[in-house]
Amino acid sequence: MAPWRVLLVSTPIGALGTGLGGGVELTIANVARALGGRGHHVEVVAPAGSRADGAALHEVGGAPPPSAQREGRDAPTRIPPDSLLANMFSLARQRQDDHDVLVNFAYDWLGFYLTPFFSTPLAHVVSMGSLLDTVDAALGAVVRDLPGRAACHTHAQAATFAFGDGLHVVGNGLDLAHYEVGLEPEEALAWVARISPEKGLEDALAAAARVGLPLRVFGVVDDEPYWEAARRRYPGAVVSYEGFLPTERLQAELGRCQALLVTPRWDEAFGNVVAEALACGVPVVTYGRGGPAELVADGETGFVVEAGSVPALVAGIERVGELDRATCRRHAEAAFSLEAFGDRLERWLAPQVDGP
Ligand code: HBI
Repeated sequence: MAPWRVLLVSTPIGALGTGLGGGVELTIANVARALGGRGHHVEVVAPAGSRADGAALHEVGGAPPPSAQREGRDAPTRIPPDSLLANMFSLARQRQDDHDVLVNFAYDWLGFYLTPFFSTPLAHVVSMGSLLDTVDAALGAVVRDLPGRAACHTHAQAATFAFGDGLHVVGNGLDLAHYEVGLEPEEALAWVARISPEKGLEDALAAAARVGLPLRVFGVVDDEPYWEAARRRYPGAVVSYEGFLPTERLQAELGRCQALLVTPRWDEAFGNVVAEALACGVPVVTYGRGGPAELVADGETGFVVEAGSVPALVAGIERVGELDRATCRRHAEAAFSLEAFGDRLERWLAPQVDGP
Protein backbone atom coordinates (compact mmCIF):
# COMPACT_ATOMS: atom_id res chain seq x y z
CA MET A 1 0.00 0.00 0.00
CA ALA A 2 1.46 3.40 -0.97
CA PRO A 3 2.07 5.53 2.12
CA TRP A 4 -0.71 8.01 2.86
CA ARG A 5 -0.29 11.65 3.86
CA VAL A 6 -2.70 11.98 6.80
CA LEU A 7 -3.78 15.17 8.59
CA LEU A 8 -5.39 14.67 12.02
CA VAL A 9 -7.65 17.46 13.35
CA SER A 10 -7.62 17.41 17.16
CA THR A 11 -10.37 18.00 19.70
CA PRO A 12 -10.50 21.76 20.37
CA ILE A 13 -11.30 21.17 24.04
CA GLY A 14 -7.76 21.20 25.33
CA ALA A 15 -4.13 21.33 24.18
CA LEU A 16 -2.83 17.80 23.55
CA GLY A 17 -0.71 16.55 26.44
CA THR A 18 -2.53 18.57 29.14
CA GLY A 19 -5.09 15.88 30.00
CA LEU A 20 -7.90 18.41 29.39
CA GLY A 21 -8.89 16.54 26.21
CA GLY A 22 -9.60 13.36 28.15
CA GLY A 23 -9.46 10.02 26.38
CA VAL A 24 -9.33 11.51 22.93
CA GLU A 25 -5.80 12.85 23.58
CA LEU A 26 -4.57 9.27 24.06
CA THR A 27 -6.55 8.21 20.99
CA ILE A 28 -4.99 10.88 18.75
CA ALA A 29 -1.47 9.95 19.95
CA ASN A 30 -2.16 6.26 19.30
CA VAL A 31 -3.74 6.85 15.87
CA ALA A 32 -0.61 8.83 14.94
CA ARG A 33 1.62 6.02 16.25
CA ALA A 34 -0.43 3.23 14.63
CA LEU A 35 -0.47 4.89 11.17
CA GLY A 36 3.06 6.31 11.48
CA GLY A 37 4.32 2.87 12.41
CA ARG A 38 3.05 1.54 9.07
CA GLY A 39 4.90 4.14 7.02
CA HIS A 40 2.13 6.71 6.62
CA HIS A 41 3.06 10.37 7.06
CA VAL A 42 0.98 11.91 9.87
CA GLU A 43 0.56 15.62 10.76
CA VAL A 44 -1.70 17.09 13.45
CA VAL A 45 -3.70 20.34 13.66
CA ALA A 46 -4.19 21.07 17.37
CA PRO A 47 -4.72 23.89 19.90
CA ALA A 48 -1.70 26.07 20.68
CA GLY A 49 0.38 24.55 23.49
CA SER A 50 -0.21 20.98 22.29
CA ARG A 51 2.47 18.30 22.22
CA ALA A 52 2.31 15.54 19.60
CA ASP A 53 5.53 13.55 20.03
CA GLY A 54 6.66 12.33 16.64
CA ALA A 55 4.02 13.81 14.33
CA ALA A 56 4.44 17.26 12.71
CA LEU A 57 2.24 19.70 14.67
CA HIS A 58 0.31 22.74 13.39
CA GLU A 59 -0.70 24.79 16.44
CA VAL A 60 -3.79 27.00 16.20
CA GLY A 61 -5.04 29.79 18.48
CA GLY A 62 -8.54 30.95 19.34
CA ALA A 63 -11.36 30.48 21.83
CA PRO A 64 -12.40 26.85 22.50
CA PRO A 65 -16.07 25.81 22.24
CA PRO A 66 -18.12 24.93 25.31
CA SER A 67 -17.55 21.30 26.32
CA ALA A 68 -20.19 19.06 24.75
CA GLN A 69 -20.86 17.24 28.03
CA ARG A 70 -21.79 20.51 29.74
CA GLU A 71 -24.33 21.53 27.08
CA GLY A 72 -28.00 20.49 27.13
CA ARG A 73 -29.02 18.07 24.36
CA ASP A 74 -31.04 20.80 22.63
CA ALA A 75 -28.37 23.50 23.01
CA PRO A 76 -27.65 25.43 19.82
CA THR A 77 -24.06 25.29 18.51
CA ARG A 78 -22.22 28.37 19.77
CA ILE A 79 -19.25 29.67 17.79
CA PRO A 80 -17.35 32.35 19.80
CA PRO A 81 -15.53 35.23 18.09
CA ASP A 82 -12.05 34.03 16.99
CA SER A 83 -13.27 30.40 17.25
CA LEU A 84 -10.46 27.88 17.74
CA LEU A 85 -12.61 25.26 16.03
CA ALA A 86 -13.21 27.46 12.96
CA ASN A 87 -9.50 28.38 12.87
CA MET A 88 -8.51 24.70 12.96
CA PHE A 89 -10.79 23.83 10.04
CA SER A 90 -9.57 26.85 8.08
CA LEU A 91 -6.01 25.59 8.44
CA ALA A 92 -7.12 22.06 7.47
CA ARG A 93 -8.83 23.49 4.35
CA GLN A 94 -5.71 25.47 3.37
CA ARG A 95 -3.50 22.37 3.72
CA GLN A 96 -5.86 19.71 2.40
CA ASP A 97 -4.17 19.41 -1.04
CA ASP A 98 -0.98 18.21 0.70
CA HIS A 99 -2.86 15.22 2.14
CA ASP A 100 -4.65 12.07 0.98
CA VAL A 101 -7.09 12.02 3.90
CA LEU A 102 -8.06 14.20 6.87
CA VAL A 103 -9.25 12.58 10.13
CA ASN A 104 -11.22 14.76 12.54
CA PHE A 105 -11.49 14.10 16.30
CA ALA A 106 -13.47 17.20 17.28
CA TYR A 107 -16.89 16.32 18.68
CA ASP A 108 -18.44 19.47 17.25
CA TRP A 109 -21.18 20.34 14.79
CA LEU A 110 -18.85 22.40 12.55
CA GLY A 111 -16.45 19.58 11.66
CA PHE A 112 -19.22 17.18 10.70
CA TYR A 113 -21.14 19.89 8.77
CA LEU A 114 -18.03 20.82 6.72
CA THR A 115 -17.42 17.25 5.48
CA PRO A 116 -18.79 17.76 1.91
CA PHE A 117 -17.06 21.15 1.64
CA PHE A 118 -13.60 19.51 1.54
CA SER A 119 -12.08 18.16 -1.70
CA THR A 120 -9.66 15.90 0.20
CA PRO A 121 -11.75 13.24 2.00
CA LEU A 122 -12.58 14.34 5.55
CA ALA A 123 -13.21 11.32 7.83
CA HIS A 124 -14.26 11.37 11.50
CA VAL A 125 -13.49 9.44 14.68
CA VAL A 126 -16.45 10.14 16.98
CA SER A 127 -15.17 10.37 20.57
CA MET A 128 -18.44 10.15 22.55
CA GLY A 129 -21.93 8.71 22.30
CA SER A 130 -24.98 10.76 21.31
CA LEU A 131 -25.08 13.96 23.38
CA LEU A 132 -26.32 16.89 21.26
CA ASP A 133 -29.14 17.21 18.70
CA THR A 134 -26.98 19.52 16.54
CA VAL A 135 -24.12 17.00 16.42
CA ASP A 136 -26.53 14.12 15.76
CA ALA A 137 -28.01 16.06 12.82
CA ALA A 138 -24.68 16.95 11.19
CA LEU A 139 -23.13 13.51 11.86
CA GLY A 140 -26.29 11.81 10.62
CA ALA A 141 -25.97 13.71 7.35
CA VAL A 142 -22.36 12.48 6.96
CA VAL A 143 -23.44 8.88 7.60
CA ARG A 144 -26.32 9.24 5.10
CA ASP A 145 -24.48 11.05 2.29
CA LEU A 146 -20.90 9.79 2.70
CA PRO A 147 -21.10 6.21 3.98
CA GLY A 148 -17.94 4.97 5.73
CA ARG A 149 -16.60 8.43 6.53
CA ALA A 150 -17.49 8.28 10.24
CA ALA A 151 -16.05 5.79 12.74
CA CYS A 152 -16.40 5.25 16.47
CA HIS A 153 -14.87 3.06 19.18
CA THR A 154 -17.48 0.44 20.15
CA HIS A 155 -20.82 -0.98 19.04
CA ALA A 156 -22.29 0.23 22.34
CA GLN A 157 -21.26 3.79 21.48
CA ALA A 158 -22.62 3.44 17.94
CA ALA A 159 -25.94 2.20 19.33
CA THR A 160 -26.49 5.52 21.14
CA PHE A 161 -27.04 7.15 17.69
CA ALA A 162 -30.18 6.54 15.58
CA PHE A 163 -27.82 6.01 12.61
CA GLY A 164 -25.37 3.85 14.62
CA ASP A 165 -25.40 1.04 12.04
CA GLY A 166 -23.72 3.46 9.63
CA LEU A 167 -20.76 4.08 11.94
CA HIS A 168 -17.61 2.05 11.33
CA VAL A 169 -16.34 0.54 14.64
CA VAL A 170 -12.52 0.80 14.90
CA GLY A 171 -12.00 0.12 18.60
CA ASN A 172 -8.93 1.82 20.00
CA GLY A 173 -5.24 1.05 20.52
CA LEU A 174 -2.43 1.35 23.04
CA ASP A 175 1.34 1.24 22.81
CA LEU A 176 1.58 -1.99 24.85
CA ALA A 177 5.34 -1.54 25.20
CA HIS A 178 4.46 1.06 27.87
CA TYR A 179 2.57 -1.50 29.97
CA GLU A 180 4.13 -4.22 32.16
CA VAL A 181 2.18 -7.27 33.34
CA GLY A 182 1.78 -7.38 37.14
CA LEU A 183 1.45 -11.03 38.20
CA GLU A 184 1.78 -10.60 41.99
CA PRO A 185 -1.01 -8.23 43.06
CA GLU A 186 -1.31 -6.77 46.54
CA GLU A 187 -4.53 -6.76 48.59
CA ALA A 188 -5.97 -3.69 46.89
CA LEU A 189 -8.51 -2.66 44.25
CA ALA A 190 -8.12 0.16 41.70
CA TRP A 191 -10.46 2.82 40.32
CA VAL A 192 -9.20 5.09 37.53
CA ALA A 193 -11.16 8.04 36.09
CA ARG A 194 -11.84 11.74 36.36
CA ILE A 195 -13.52 12.10 39.77
CA SER A 196 -16.93 13.32 38.63
CA PRO A 197 -20.52 12.06 39.21
CA GLU A 198 -20.93 10.33 35.84
CA LYS A 199 -17.99 8.03 36.70
CA GLY A 200 -19.80 6.51 39.71
CA LEU A 201 -16.92 6.44 42.24
CA GLU A 202 -19.29 6.07 45.21
CA ASP A 203 -20.27 2.57 44.06
CA ALA A 204 -16.60 1.53 44.02
CA LEU A 205 -16.23 2.92 47.58
CA ALA A 206 -19.32 1.00 48.72
CA ALA A 207 -18.05 -2.25 47.15
CA ALA A 208 -14.51 -1.85 48.55
CA ALA A 209 -15.97 -1.25 52.04
CA ARG A 210 -18.06 -4.42 51.78
CA VAL A 211 -15.21 -6.69 50.66
CA GLY A 212 -12.82 -5.06 53.14
CA LEU A 213 -10.17 -4.23 50.54
CA PRO A 214 -8.41 -0.87 50.20
CA LEU A 215 -9.37 1.14 47.10
CA ARG A 216 -6.62 3.03 45.24
CA VAL A 217 -8.17 5.98 43.40
CA PHE A 218 -6.35 7.46 40.37
CA GLY A 219 -7.48 10.48 38.37
CA VAL A 220 -7.92 14.23 38.49
CA VAL A 221 -10.48 15.58 41.00
CA ASP A 222 -12.91 17.22 38.58
CA ASP A 223 -15.66 17.76 41.17
CA GLU A 224 -14.32 18.44 44.72
CA PRO A 225 -17.70 18.57 46.55
CA TYR A 226 -18.68 15.25 44.96
CA TRP A 227 -15.35 13.69 46.05
CA GLU A 228 -15.76 14.91 49.65
CA ALA A 229 -19.39 13.73 49.83
CA ALA A 230 -18.52 10.29 48.47
CA ARG A 231 -15.75 9.86 51.07
CA ARG A 232 -18.05 10.96 53.91
CA ARG A 233 -20.76 8.58 52.74
CA TYR A 234 -18.48 5.52 53.01
CA PRO A 235 -16.29 6.00 56.11
CA GLY A 236 -15.73 2.22 56.19
CA ALA A 237 -13.91 2.30 52.85
CA VAL A 238 -10.10 2.34 53.11
CA VAL A 239 -9.18 4.80 50.32
CA SER A 240 -5.83 6.08 49.09
CA TYR A 241 -5.95 8.90 46.55
CA GLU A 242 -3.01 8.43 44.16
CA GLY A 243 -3.59 11.52 41.97
CA PHE A 244 -3.50 11.90 38.18
CA LEU A 245 -0.43 9.89 37.15
CA PRO A 246 1.39 9.78 33.79
CA THR A 247 1.01 6.43 31.99
CA GLU A 248 4.43 5.20 33.11
CA ARG A 249 3.51 5.42 36.81
CA LEU A 250 -0.18 4.60 36.44
CA GLN A 251 0.52 1.26 34.75
CA ALA A 252 3.08 0.29 37.45
CA GLU A 253 0.53 1.02 40.21
CA LEU A 254 -2.34 -0.63 38.32
CA GLY A 255 -0.34 -3.84 37.88
CA ARG A 256 -0.11 -4.21 41.66
CA CYS A 257 -3.90 -4.21 42.16
CA GLN A 258 -6.13 -7.30 42.25
CA ALA A 259 -8.78 -5.79 39.96
CA LEU A 260 -9.95 -2.55 38.33
CA LEU A 261 -13.51 -1.47 39.17
CA VAL A 262 -15.42 0.36 36.39
CA THR A 263 -18.67 1.92 37.58
CA PRO A 264 -19.95 4.28 34.84
CA ARG A 265 -23.17 6.22 35.22
CA TRP A 266 -23.11 7.22 31.54
CA ASP A 267 -22.41 5.40 28.26
CA GLU A 268 -18.60 5.57 28.00
CA ALA A 269 -17.61 5.42 24.33
CA PHE A 270 -14.67 3.11 24.92
CA GLY A 271 -12.92 3.02 28.32
CA ASN A 272 -9.15 3.42 27.82
CA VAL A 273 -8.58 2.45 31.44
CA VAL A 274 -10.07 -1.00 30.73
CA ALA A 275 -7.58 -1.60 27.91
CA GLU A 276 -4.76 -0.27 30.12
CA ALA A 277 -5.70 -2.55 33.04
CA LEU A 278 -5.88 -5.63 30.78
CA ALA A 279 -2.51 -4.64 29.30
CA CYS A 280 -1.13 -4.84 32.88
CA GLY A 281 -2.75 -8.25 33.44
CA VAL A 282 -5.38 -6.76 35.75
CA PRO A 283 -8.89 -8.25 35.57
CA VAL A 284 -11.76 -5.74 35.24
CA VAL A 285 -15.09 -5.82 37.10
CA THR A 286 -17.36 -3.45 35.18
CA TYR A 287 -21.00 -2.44 35.06
CA GLY A 288 -22.70 -3.81 31.95
CA ARG A 289 -23.13 -0.53 30.08
CA GLY A 290 -21.30 1.36 27.36
CA GLY A 291 -17.88 0.61 25.87
CA PRO A 292 -16.20 -0.99 28.91
CA ALA A 293 -18.72 -3.87 28.97
CA GLU A 294 -17.78 -4.65 25.35
CA LEU A 295 -14.04 -4.79 26.10
CA VAL A 296 -14.21 -7.33 28.94
CA ALA A 297 -14.61 -11.07 28.20
CA ASP A 298 -16.98 -12.00 31.03
CA GLY A 299 -15.50 -14.79 33.16
CA GLU A 300 -12.20 -14.65 31.28
CA THR A 301 -10.66 -11.19 31.65
CA GLY A 302 -13.11 -9.91 34.23
CA PHE A 303 -16.79 -9.79 35.06
CA VAL A 304 -19.57 -7.74 33.45
CA VAL A 305 -22.19 -7.17 36.16
CA GLU A 306 -25.65 -5.61 36.41
CA ALA A 307 -25.21 -1.85 35.93
CA GLY A 308 -25.75 0.12 39.15
CA SER A 309 -25.75 -2.94 41.43
CA VAL A 310 -23.16 -2.74 44.23
CA PRO A 311 -23.96 -6.31 45.37
CA ALA A 312 -23.24 -7.52 41.81
CA LEU A 313 -19.97 -5.56 41.85
CA VAL A 314 -19.05 -7.24 45.17
CA ALA A 315 -19.84 -10.70 43.76
CA GLY A 316 -17.55 -9.98 40.79
CA ILE A 317 -14.72 -8.77 43.00
CA GLU A 318 -14.94 -11.92 45.11
CA ARG A 319 -14.39 -14.08 41.99
CA VAL A 320 -11.39 -12.33 40.39
CA GLY A 321 -9.09 -14.92 42.00
CA GLU A 322 -10.48 -17.40 39.43
CA LEU A 323 -9.05 -15.38 36.53
CA ASP A 324 -5.64 -15.67 34.88
CA ARG A 325 -3.70 -12.39 34.65
CA ALA A 326 -1.62 -13.57 31.69
CA THR A 327 -4.89 -14.17 29.80
CA CYS A 328 -5.84 -10.53 30.44
CA ARG A 329 -2.57 -9.41 28.85
CA ARG A 330 -3.03 -11.75 25.88
CA HIS A 331 -6.50 -10.32 25.21
CA ALA A 332 -5.04 -6.79 25.29
CA GLU A 333 -2.36 -7.78 22.78
CA ALA A 334 -4.93 -9.30 20.42
CA ALA A 335 -7.41 -6.44 20.60
CA PHE A 336 -5.60 -3.22 21.51
CA SER A 337 -2.06 -3.42 20.14
CA LEU A 338 -1.00 -0.64 17.77
CA GLU A 339 -0.65 -3.29 15.06
CA ALA A 340 -4.24 -4.51 15.52
CA PHE A 341 -5.49 -0.91 15.73
CA GLY A 342 -3.45 0.06 12.65
CA ASP A 343 -5.04 -2.82 10.71
CA ARG A 344 -8.52 -1.62 11.65
CA LEU A 345 -7.67 2.01 10.78
CA GLU A 346 -6.29 1.06 7.35
CA ARG A 347 -9.31 -1.14 6.60
CA TRP A 348 -11.58 1.78 7.51
CA LEU A 349 -9.67 4.53 5.66
CA ALA A 350 -8.53 2.72 2.49
CA PRO A 351 -11.90 3.15 0.71
CA GLN A 352 -11.96 6.83 1.77
CA VAL A 353 -8.45 7.42 0.36
CA ASP A 354 -9.03 5.43 -2.84
CA GLY A 355 -12.39 7.14 -3.32
CA PRO A 356 -15.73 5.53 -4.34
N1 HBI B 1 -16.53 19.07 23.70
N2 HBI B 1 -17.21 20.69 22.14
C1 HBI B 1 -16.46 19.61 22.47
N3 HBI B 1 -15.63 19.09 21.52
C2 HBI B 1 -14.85 18.01 21.78
O1 HBI B 1 -14.09 17.56 20.90
C3 HBI B 1 -14.88 17.43 23.08
C4 HBI B 1 -15.75 18.00 24.03
N4 HBI B 1 -15.79 17.49 25.28
C5 HBI B 1 -14.97 16.35 25.72
C6 HBI B 1 -14.08 15.86 24.64
N5 HBI B 1 -14.10 16.36 23.41
C7 HBI B 1 -13.06 14.82 24.95
O2 HBI B 1 -12.75 14.86 26.35
C8 HBI B 1 -13.48 13.41 24.63
O3 HBI B 1 -12.35 12.56 24.82
C9 HBI B 1 -14.53 12.92 25.53
